[in-house]
Amino acid sequence: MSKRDKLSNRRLFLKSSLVAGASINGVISANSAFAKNQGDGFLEVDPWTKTQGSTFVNPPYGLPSKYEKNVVRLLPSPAPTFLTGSRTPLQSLHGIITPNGLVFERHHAGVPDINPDLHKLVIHGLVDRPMVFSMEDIVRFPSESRINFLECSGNSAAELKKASNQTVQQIHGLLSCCEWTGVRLSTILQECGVQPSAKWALAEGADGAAMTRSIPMSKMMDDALLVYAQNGEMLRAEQGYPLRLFLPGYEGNMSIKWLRRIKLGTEPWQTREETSAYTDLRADGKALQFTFAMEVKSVITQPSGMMKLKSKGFYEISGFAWSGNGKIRRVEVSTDGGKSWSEAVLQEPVIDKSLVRFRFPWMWDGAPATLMSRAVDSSGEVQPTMDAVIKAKSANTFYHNNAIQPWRVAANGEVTNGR
Ligand SMILES: Nc1nc2c(c(=O)[nH]1)N[C@H]1C(S)=C(S)[C@@H](COP(=O)(O)O)O[C@H]1N2
Ligand SMILES: [Mo]
Repeated sequence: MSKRDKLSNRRLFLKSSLVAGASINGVISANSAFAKNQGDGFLEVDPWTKTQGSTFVNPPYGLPSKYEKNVVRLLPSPAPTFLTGSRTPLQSLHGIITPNGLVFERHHAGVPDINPDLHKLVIHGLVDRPMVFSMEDIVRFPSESRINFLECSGNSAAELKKASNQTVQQIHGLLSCCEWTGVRLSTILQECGVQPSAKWALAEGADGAAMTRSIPMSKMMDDALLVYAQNGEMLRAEQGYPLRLFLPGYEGNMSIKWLRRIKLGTEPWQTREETSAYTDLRADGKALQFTFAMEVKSVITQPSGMMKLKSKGFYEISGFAWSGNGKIRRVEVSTDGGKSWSEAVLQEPVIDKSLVRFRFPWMWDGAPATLMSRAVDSSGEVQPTMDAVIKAKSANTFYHNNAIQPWRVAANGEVTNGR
């Protein structure tokens, strides 16, 4: 966004607060005015200031404050006999990075316990020199770090069938954004000598599911990363320790975790995870295969489903926008159910194929309102409405829902799914 846009957004903001007849400060701090409280011992020294703090609140590996114990990943309810995943608490995140302990997980046969000293990556097929790499070998290659989102193609999918009254975590929590560190796959493939006839690569996991997908060589030679670290530390076991493939912008299931093998060939292998699953069944009974990039999408996380606004006045509407096809160009917010739209401010840096934080100042007048966000990416794609998505898909389609999420704010402040 240009400087001018930002200025005009700010001007708009000041104007709207004037319309509401109060400064932002006045609206928020009706109950916290300092002057009123001065005689009430407001500046007295609290007990925790009078004693030495505890030396070992946390174990050597630090944990969040005990007062934040409700900010956790969400497990399926009722609890399954076998855990297949968890969801990120999007409503409690700040900025764009998902802390490692809150990154959603999806595993088809549980999380394997892999000793990195024993782990091997095999590269074979259409290469001049088939090779076996140990983790020690892999970390010796030139490395790089990148901030990218990861979204499961089944994220928000249940909404296609039926609107559910749930939190943003329940509906859209198969989404995360980390700084990923590893070696460019192209670097390692060049070591092996890629044969010109190689057009597709097969990536296989070492977990019980042996999750396996075919990936075009163009992606593998472009920005595919062999990842061993996440947000500054080695991968978490559930994210693929000690090694995963990471394909920026592509549907999550292609970023094979616990990566053990890459084979180069001339055609896709037609594995289970690209035939029976992760295809989009159309109305004519044919299935659309190989939908790789996750389309432009956004969601308001604050305020969002099942929250309650305590009083009218100032709120910062905030959320995430992302696109597997490039950068986020613009996010617009509507507070009247899509009748009118205004541009939100994007937090810099706006990174390619990363979550982007958007913010929009809002004076709630206490009347029912419907909040929506709509993202536009660098390819010019505009996030569609749910009606448009449902119309474009058949009743049987399950994956790849990037529709606009409306949140309805009732006069009593309760926020619910606005569909
Ligand atoms: N080996 C292996 N890789 C896998 C999976 C799996 O079950 N096994 N699940 C996939 C799916 S469906 C998704 S959405 C992402 C989830 O990555 P995360 O658990 O790090 O969030 O991993 C993908 N890679
Ligand atoms: Mo997934």
